[in-house]
Amino acid sequence: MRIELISAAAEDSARLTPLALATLAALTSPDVDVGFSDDQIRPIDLQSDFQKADLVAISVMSKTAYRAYEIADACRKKGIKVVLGGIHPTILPQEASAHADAVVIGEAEILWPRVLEDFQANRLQRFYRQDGVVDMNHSPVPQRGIFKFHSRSYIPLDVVQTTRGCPYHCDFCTVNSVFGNHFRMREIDQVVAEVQGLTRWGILFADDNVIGNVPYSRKLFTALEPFKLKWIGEASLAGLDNEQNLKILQKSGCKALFIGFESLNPQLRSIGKPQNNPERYGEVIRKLHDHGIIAYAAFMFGFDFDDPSVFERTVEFAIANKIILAQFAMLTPYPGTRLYARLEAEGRLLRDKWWLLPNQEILAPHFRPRLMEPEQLREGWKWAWREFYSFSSIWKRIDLWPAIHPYFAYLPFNLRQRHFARHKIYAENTRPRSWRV
Ligand code: B12
Repeated sequence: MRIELISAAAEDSARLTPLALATLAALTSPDVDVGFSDDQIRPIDLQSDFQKADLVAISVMSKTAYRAYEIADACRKKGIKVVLGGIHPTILPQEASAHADAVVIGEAEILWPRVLEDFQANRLQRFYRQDGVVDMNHSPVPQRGIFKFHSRSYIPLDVVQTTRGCPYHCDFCTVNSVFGNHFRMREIDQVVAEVQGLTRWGILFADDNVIGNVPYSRKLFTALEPFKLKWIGEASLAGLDNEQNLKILQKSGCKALFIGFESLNPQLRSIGKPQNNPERYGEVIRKLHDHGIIAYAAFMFGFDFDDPSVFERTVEFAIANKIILAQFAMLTPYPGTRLYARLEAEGRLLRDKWWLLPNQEILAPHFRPRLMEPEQLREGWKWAWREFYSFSSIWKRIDLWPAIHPYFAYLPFNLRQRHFARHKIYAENTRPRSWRV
């Protein structure tokens, strides 16, 4: 039996190995022939690929739903059975079911072995739904061998997950409705054992918040210290405004953290993110840099309290605080979020299923902001990228941080982001080269 594991691509994005599929591979019995395709690395040919597969399994996020359904439909036309799973089918199983023979609602650890068993016995069900949540200690070590043929095409980071779930209730985020509202942690010994087997330059921790459960994080990163790792991850500001936490992260090899600053507006409570205190942003950024950790700051535009002055204020702040890297996003109503439900109830969605469109990036924003026109939001968002990665801003943000050699980290990353902004954002080349529409 041959199974093809597929990661669908929506747009050119960071080339990171998809951990979900390595997890599926690890959950598959060794006598099954497992193939792997990443649409972003080698775009899938809808006509000729997967002729030999008996079953294809596709991992779907909302952004990749359109493409995933296109791949699924093409496979089914050829008589290949299709299973869809991941965050998007978990939220919208009925929608996914129109393109699949089976839909997995939830985490693979319990459900994937059942799907395989049923497929082999020729009794595949339409839906597989998990009761409760997976104990993270029952998640196998991902089988990263599936990435070996593409290994040079990926960013040289091994992706590792230590926790799932999140106790915060940010309006726009999918995580706690899908993975639960408390942290589920893996045993530290398990993480240590997994990390010891890794071979790439560094690690990306695919946790929503590497310092979310402070006692756990302190123990984990202290245990990882002897391995002299280099790693990056995501963190919430709540755990970073603390000198001791920063010391532990630094000593364990943390090089950069992607942080949801979201907004400079003090009304963050109204979007469910009271843990952010804009008055402390500057101080936290400085402390991170003092510990040799790059603050990769993520801002969002389009909240109900954002008027057209938000773009300039945010970029001015980012430059004045010498933020090393920043990402700007238009607020996006993801299905299953409170944001989506509210905008729908208020009649403010411009298109209710934007993820079913091939050109969703170009059409964004997908809702009517309260204090500006949709077009102003789009133009302001583009302006922020242009301004923040202009040569003059790059120059103004250069700083001789005590702990980071400025030229190693700063210039290459900023030039790379500038290139990305010019091609993807101003020139609107959002589709992967091969299947641009
Ligand atoms: C790491 C990460 C990334 C990385 C790497 C993605 C990659 N290549 O894997 C990068 C930085 C590239 C990224 C980019 C983006 N991301 Co992201 N990302 C994450 C993060 C933090 C972890 C994902 C992960 O690796 N989890 C570990 C694996 C093991 O879990 P998993 O993928 O969920 O898989 C499990 C189950 O879902 C299921 N499963 C998954 N697939 C399948 C398939 C089958 C067949 C089966 C049976 C089961 C199954 O089983 C797995 C094991 O239990 C999540 C947050 C989260 N907690 O999920 C956000 C998240 C997935 N990202 C999100 C978003 C919005 C984005 C971006 C759009 C952001 C942006 N504006 O650019 C881009 C889009 C990228 C693209 N493809 O076009 C949203 C998605 C929301 C949604 N409804 O789709 C999330 C949930 C964050 C959030 N706060 O809401 N992301």
